[in-house]
Amino acid sequence: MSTTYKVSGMTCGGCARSVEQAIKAEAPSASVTIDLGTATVTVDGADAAQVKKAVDGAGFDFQGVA
Ligand SMILES: [Cu+2]
Repeated sequence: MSTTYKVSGMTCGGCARSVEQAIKAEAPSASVTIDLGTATVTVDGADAAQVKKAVDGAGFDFQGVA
């Protein structure tokens, strides 16, 4: 089951890649879809705590479930 989270601070494909890699470092089998237009990250295979840790650790701002 996938969950969509609000993440602020992502401005380009490089940011999106950083967030994706950070989430996959926490949960290697996770599937990650990032939409810069809506500032959301949709994740399947990781829990909210893992996503928050990854996003915050990568220097972006995790804002909870979208
Ligand atoms: Cu960027």
